Amino acid sequence: MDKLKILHFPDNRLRQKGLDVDIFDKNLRNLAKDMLETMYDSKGIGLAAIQVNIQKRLIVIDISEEKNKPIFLVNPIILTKKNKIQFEEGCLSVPGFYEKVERFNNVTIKKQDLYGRTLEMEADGLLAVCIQHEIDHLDGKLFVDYISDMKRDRIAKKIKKLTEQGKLMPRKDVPYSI
Ligand code: GNR
Ligand code: NI
Repeated sequence: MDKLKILHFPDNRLRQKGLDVDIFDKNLRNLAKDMLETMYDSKGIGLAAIQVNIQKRLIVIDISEEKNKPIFLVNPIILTKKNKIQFEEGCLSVPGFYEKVERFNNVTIKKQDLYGRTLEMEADGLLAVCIQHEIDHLDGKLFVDYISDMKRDRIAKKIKKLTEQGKLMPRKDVPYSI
C-alpha cells in the first residue's frame, strides 16, 4: 500500500474543493484503500481526499473499535439534519488540537459507493459528527473555522513552529494546549 501524506493546517491546499467523482474504476478503489490504510495508520476515524491533496469528493470512515468496518462515501450530500450538539473534535490536518464545535446529532445522507451505486443512509452520534466533519473537508472547510479567529491563528502559528522544529506529532497522542 502507499502511505499518503496528510496536509496540515494552515496549508492552503486544504481550502480547495473536491470535484464530483464520475469514474468508478479500479483507480478510485485503490485510492480509497490507500486512504483507509493511511487513516488507520494515523489513528483517525475519518479521512477526506482533500486532506491527501486529491481534489475528489471521496471520504473514508471507520468508527469501529476493531477497525474492520470501513465506510466509503462518494459524492455525499446531507439530506436532513437535526438535534444540535456540541462535540469535541480533532482533525488529522490539525494534529494535537481539540475544540468543541456545534454539529447535528442525526443526519441522513445520500451517497454513492465505490461502484457508483447510489444509497441513502442514516447516522447518529459520532458517525453523524464525523460525516459532517468530512463533508466540510470536501468544501475546503476545517473544524477550526468554527472557533474564534484568535484561537485559530494561535493554532496555525503553533503548528508552523512545531513543524519547523520537527516536533509536530506524527500521530494522534497527547493534546497540545493553546
Ligand atoms: O480522527 C478524527 N477524529 C475526530 C474526532 C471528532 C470529530 C471528528 C473527527 S474526524 C478525525 C479525522 C479527520 O481529521 N478527518 O478528517
Ligand atoms: Ni479532519
